[in-house]
Amino acid sequence: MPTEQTQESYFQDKIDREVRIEPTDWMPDNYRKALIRQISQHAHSEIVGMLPEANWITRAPNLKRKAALLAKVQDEAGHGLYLYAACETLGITRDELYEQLHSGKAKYSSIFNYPTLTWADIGAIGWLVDGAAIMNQVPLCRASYGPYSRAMVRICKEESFHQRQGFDIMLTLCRGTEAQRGMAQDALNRWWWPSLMMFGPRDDDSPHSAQSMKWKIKRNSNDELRQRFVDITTEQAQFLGISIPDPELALDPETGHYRYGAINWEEFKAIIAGQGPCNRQRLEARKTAWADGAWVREAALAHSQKRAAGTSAGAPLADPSGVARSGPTGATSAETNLSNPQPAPYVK
Ligand code: FAQ
Repeated sequence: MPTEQTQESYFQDKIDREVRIEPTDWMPDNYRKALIRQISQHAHSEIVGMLPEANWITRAPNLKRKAALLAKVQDEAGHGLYLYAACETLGITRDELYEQLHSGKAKYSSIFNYPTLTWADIGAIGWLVDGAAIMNQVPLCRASYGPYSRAMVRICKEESFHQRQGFDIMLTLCRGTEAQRGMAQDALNRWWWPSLMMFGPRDDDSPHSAQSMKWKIKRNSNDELRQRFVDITTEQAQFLGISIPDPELALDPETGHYRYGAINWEEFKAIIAGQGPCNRQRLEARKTAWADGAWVREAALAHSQKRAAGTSAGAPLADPSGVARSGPTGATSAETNLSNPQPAPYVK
């Protein structure tokens, strides 16, 4: 019987040789815990991240923008689902994960606690927030845990489209009227510093980085990725013709990197402690969605129990009470019945 120490050194050796760890492989308990923490935080970020943008779907300026925004927000729901599924392979249930989000035990990204005040914010989120997300997530495609790294490959492909749609919105605004350029500049002013905070605390203040890098969950440090983001985004802002709100931002000719000013870490700490402008609103929205979805979970469970009992083969999914029931959108079954030739009434 191998000792715990032998198992650990065999495990680390696999990691060092770039062999992926799979759900049924032996792993140290702390590796499992570190993954549950990071993957669940990531999953929660995706689904909470749907809220600030979904707020603008009904107000998108034209059909093309609306279709792209709808697709983007749906992609984020999908990313949440891949990540929850990857997390469940570590021996935690979906219900437990949601419970941790709803109780405030689990974090989600600081960035989603800021409000989206104008249409330009949708451009800034795609350009900056998805841009930062890609910078952080491309290395995660090589994370040592198989289910996480495979989920990240697909997520990154979709994130690139998100970043481009955001940049395209910014470009349109920057080439538009003075008022539109003003909106783009205002959005950049408000989203720049929070985007830099997305990468997490400075390396010398990041308790998890060293172990996470040894286990190859993380491949790059927080500061390293933040610097790459500043270097790339600064030149994109120059192309757009808008200014990054940092008087200290300057190219260092010796290193070839842009130096940037001090990040307000007090603001970051307050946000992750639940004191940001929208923390309460975001959590309330998730809790309400969970409560409103109870009837769907009950119906799915009842249906699967019926199927398991072998009584439902071919049976229609009818409400046994015969009473039209209101779904989460408030639409009755008559409004959502696909065989009904009448279009559903437009509800604002
Ligand atoms: N917000 O020791 P470290 C997206 C916490 S997805 C809140 O450096 P680590 C897609 C950290 O959890 C965005 N908390 O931690 C999208 C820890 O607290 P704990 C999310 C943060 O794990 C786009 C403590 O601080 N992406 O945007 C943040 O080594 C547009 C100490 O930190 C991911 O989750 C923060 N920004 O490094 C959706 C990527 N930063 O757990 C919609 C995966 C740090 O001890 C629209 N995650 N903390 O209580 C990671 O890469 C890492 O977990 C880091 C943090 C880099 C986020």
